[in-house]
Amino acid sequence: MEVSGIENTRTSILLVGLSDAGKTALFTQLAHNTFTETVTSMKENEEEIRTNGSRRLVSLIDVPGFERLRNQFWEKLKFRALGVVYVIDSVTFMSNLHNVADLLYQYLSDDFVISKRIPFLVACTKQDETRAKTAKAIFTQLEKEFNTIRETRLGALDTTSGDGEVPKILGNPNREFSFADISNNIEFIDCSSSPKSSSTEAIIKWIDTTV
Ligand SMILES: Nc1nc2c(ncn2[C@@H]2O[C@H](COP(=O)(O)OP(=O)(O)OP(=O)(O)O)[C@@H](O)[C@H]2O)c(=O)[nH]1
Ligand SMILES: [Mg+2]
Repeated sequence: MEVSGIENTRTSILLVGLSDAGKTALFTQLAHNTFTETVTSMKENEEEIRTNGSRRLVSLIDVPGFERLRNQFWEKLKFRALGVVYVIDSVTFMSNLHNVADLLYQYLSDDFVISKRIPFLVACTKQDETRAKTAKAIFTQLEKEFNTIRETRLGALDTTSGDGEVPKILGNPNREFSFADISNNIEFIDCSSSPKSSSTEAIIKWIDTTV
């Protein structure tokens, strides 16, 4: 059942992702135009921003990625999301592939995310580093990994006794997983918060089209 007035409270853009992904660095770039050395976030950061084209203020919320805090913050803050920026460390991406994919899969199969068709931006950050994988490569790898996650879940469905939660299957189960087959709009972009070569324009542009 819809919580009354919930639409009035959906005025935020959430920055989410694994710990160390680069969320707080992006947050400080977007909110304050600066780069500061960060430590693992233990609570959320929030700031109102007005992007280039948008006529209204939007609050940007940096959600802690620390494993033991992540879910409780997500459950509390997701109801405020107009859009979600899923931040990925493009340098360590391949070695973290399973965890990166698993968390994104969890968010995209969240009932609230699905029911509100909350748009996602996958921000592949740290592109200033030469070892960074591009957003294009990350997109391809994630589609493959989502296939594997789905197969595991479909396998679990076959053996399930009928009680317990039914695992969510994203996309069209009759063909290879494709981000084009999910009902939420999802885009992938390259970005960086590095003071030498910060590039956050694509995020601003996306926020403009989302709010
Ligand atoms: N080279 C480079 N380093 C970055 C960039 N963004 C973040 N970092 C570094 O990556 C590390 C983690 O960044 P944070 O922004 O604190 O990560 P986080 O996602 O907020 O992590 P949690 O708060 O634990 O969830 C820090 O040492 C940053 O300096 C970037 O664009 N380029
Ligand atoms: Mg942080």
